[in-house]
Amino acid sequence: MKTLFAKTAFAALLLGAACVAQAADVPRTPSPAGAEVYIISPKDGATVNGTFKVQFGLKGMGVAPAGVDVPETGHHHLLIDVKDQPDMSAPLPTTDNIRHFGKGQTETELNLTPGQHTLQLLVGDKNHVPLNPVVESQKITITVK
Ligand SMILES: [Cu+2]
Repeated sequence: MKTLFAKTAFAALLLGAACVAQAADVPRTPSPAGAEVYIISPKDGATVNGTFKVQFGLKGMGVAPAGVDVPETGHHHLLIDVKDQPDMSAPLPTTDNIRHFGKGQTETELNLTPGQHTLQLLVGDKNHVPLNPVVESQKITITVK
């Protein structure tokens, strides 16, 4: 009985280690040469109403929903007021500040508090992992009325 317990515990330990290794080794999708993401609107420095539309632009690659394996595609992530870059070697978390557009959307409507905010787009692959090299837009600053 004691031996069985020890074996089970050992197996559980191995399984745990395997999961950790997998999380750290998510393969990154190479980005197509010349791929570029940018915010069509609003423009950098713009003043907008509390509710406003953000339009996403992408050149040199296509948009596909998350989970769909099509070469040279990805989906948009909008980083709102994100100061430190997220971990680029892991799936992006979903938070109020990191929004996923996993259905392949190319625009969204935001509602932000009055004041200054930053917006940045970051393309992720089918597993929400940023491409390599990273395809991200310029970070723009806007003022909400
Ligand atoms: Cu995503």
